[in-house]
Amino acid sequence: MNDQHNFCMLPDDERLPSDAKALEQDFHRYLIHHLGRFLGCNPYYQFKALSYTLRDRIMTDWLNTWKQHSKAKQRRAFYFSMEFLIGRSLGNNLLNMGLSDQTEKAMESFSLELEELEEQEHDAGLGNGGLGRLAACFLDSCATLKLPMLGYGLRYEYGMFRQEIENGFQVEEPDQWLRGGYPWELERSEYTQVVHFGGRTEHFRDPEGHPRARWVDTEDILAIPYDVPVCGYRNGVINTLRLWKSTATDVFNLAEFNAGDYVESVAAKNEAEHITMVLYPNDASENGKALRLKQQYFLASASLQDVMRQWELANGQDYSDFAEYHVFQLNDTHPAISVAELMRILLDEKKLDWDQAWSITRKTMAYTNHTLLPEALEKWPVHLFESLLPRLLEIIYEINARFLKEVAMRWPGDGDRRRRMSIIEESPVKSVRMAYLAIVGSFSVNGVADLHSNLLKKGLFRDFHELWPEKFNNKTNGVTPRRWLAYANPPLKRLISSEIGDEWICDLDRLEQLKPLAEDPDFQARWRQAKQENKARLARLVEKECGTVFPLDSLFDVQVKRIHEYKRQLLNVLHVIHLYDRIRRGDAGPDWCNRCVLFGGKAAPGYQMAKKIIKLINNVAEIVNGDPAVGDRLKVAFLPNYRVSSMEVIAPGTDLSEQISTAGKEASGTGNMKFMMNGALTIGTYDGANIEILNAVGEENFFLFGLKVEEVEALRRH
Ligand code: N85
Repeated sequence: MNDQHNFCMLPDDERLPSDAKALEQDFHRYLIHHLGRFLGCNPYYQFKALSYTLRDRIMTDWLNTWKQHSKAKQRRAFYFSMEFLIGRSLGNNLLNMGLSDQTEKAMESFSLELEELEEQEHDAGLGNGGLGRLAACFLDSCATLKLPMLGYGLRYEYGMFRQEIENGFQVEEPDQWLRGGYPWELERSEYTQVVHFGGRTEHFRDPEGHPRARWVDTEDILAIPYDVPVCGYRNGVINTLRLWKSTATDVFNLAEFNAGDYVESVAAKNEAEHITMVLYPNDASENGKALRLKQQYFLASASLQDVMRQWELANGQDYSDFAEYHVFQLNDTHPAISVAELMRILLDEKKLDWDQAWSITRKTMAYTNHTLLPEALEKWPVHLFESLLPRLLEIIYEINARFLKEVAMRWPGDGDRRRRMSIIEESPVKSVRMAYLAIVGSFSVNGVADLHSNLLKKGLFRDFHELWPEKFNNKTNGVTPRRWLAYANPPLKRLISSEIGDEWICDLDRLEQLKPLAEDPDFQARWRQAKQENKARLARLVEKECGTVFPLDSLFDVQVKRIHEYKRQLLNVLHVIHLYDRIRRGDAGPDWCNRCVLFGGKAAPGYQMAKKIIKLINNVAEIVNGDPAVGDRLKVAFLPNYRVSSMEVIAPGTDLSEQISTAGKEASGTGNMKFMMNGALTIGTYDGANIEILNAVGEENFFLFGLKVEEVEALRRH
């Protein structure tokens, strides 16, 4: 008996009514009868009651989508990612479910403002930056495109830290996003998995005489799945994001309990729960901590076991055509241990032989690289593997031995190349190169913008490209126009739809139809009106959070992203100092354009230089804003705790988007796309997806500056 085979699709009349009256009644019922709160309670509970009301209306489609995916004989994608930077869900789910208007009406009957309720929601900040937000955008787009895709990630108790600014310095505070409960998640403890750590391996021959291995004396930890619905845009599809939480196998280890070690046995539970306790806040730099490797393996193992459990419901132990129905997309090298874990499960548990297991692995794994920065390339010391994942290390060694034979066949006698390409780096510390493991074990390796993918082929992965050119490809990043335009920018959405209808929401190329209106004075006036509304909203946010008043008739010049030297916030603040200097020395003549410069972004807690850049920006802001000689000509602000929900206000209100990384360093960028689709102009370098944006809009619509990659390289060699 199982849920996938014994229930039929739910009929349409199983759907709950979604008119304003029904929403009103359910909201009231949830608030009073479920949450036990009065109408005039803390608005967080109003948000929660409304979220439950909506979630109820997601359920039937969710169950049906699950049912359809599990019975259809089609290839499914599993997006393995340590990060899903979801942000808020209420407003986005309402938009995608087509329930925004009725809900607004229902809330009005209680004199509640929908927007205020939406602002109660805590961002689900389960990611650092671009890589995590990309994963969340892909979830939305796959559901909208009706693609059968399941996201697998970790349910961190503490997401990305909350950034406070004290005396100009960044201070990190824990992000208690689950306090008060997360109304979108659904615990599915019936699908709990067991993940092993430590122990040792034993080698033996099975009854047929085949050499086999088993992993014994392990420390076992439970992985409990929490499902979050991912709504497609008005298409009845609800995909799933499955997040794992770690916990102890037994609340009490009875033996210890009986021996009187009550506290120690409860502490074991604590230890197990550490694995998914906190998101590592490093954007683009690895840190080499054992707990991080545990997180990576925990994600890989729980997710693969879960996929195989589902497969076996329909196919039993027959893995012969498993590869035709599965793709595991590895979001950077963080889940790359999946290559070895899939081999372990197929060899040790499903009893396949090496060639069968390897063939399945190589046909199902695909790897996306997100950065060329050497400090972000993950290498795990072999000694860590030996103690935490001994069986996985054996498998990696075997993969490597077979791979190096292949290299030797192709380039006989080229020992240097074998050393260069080995999955194991011998010195200074013997380590596993996770990117190489991912490449060797995958059928596809992609970069995230045209330039970046070419640099991978020519530089970082050159040897591998020579060996397997067919594996390498490009998938230029994208962002969901649902959240980043239709939801974030209501005035512009209304304007666009009034001219070309609303099909652009799922087919962005249709914005081309606006081209003839570019010179239309009436359209221009309405466009400017929409921009002014959005600027007013952004200015309110800046004033509330920073105390700085941004005059609405000035240019809003914005750089928001993680703080990193390669992104060159420093260059931007030097420009601000230059502008201030011009004002001070009387060089701000009649053609001066009043400008408000906004910065936002988090520094990795251990990245001293990035933290100093934040301090510098705040000090410059204090001087500039406090100088009466400046007046409205220049304002500077650093917005604390930049996150997904801030960007929803920032992108629509921006005139000038700063995309000024050193050429060759920003793999793609995705903020650049969000600003562009909200009608900002870009000042930027020849880097990442800027180049593709530049080609699409034409040089006359892009403020381009700086060196190209080759020029940077030539300069570096000097
Ligand atoms: N890369 C990115 O966000 N990387 C990380 O978050 C990340 C790397 C890493 C290494 C961005 C070790 C531990 C944690 C880590 C690129 O910089 C953007 O250019 N976290 C790109 O647009 C974005 O990925 C999406 O592809």
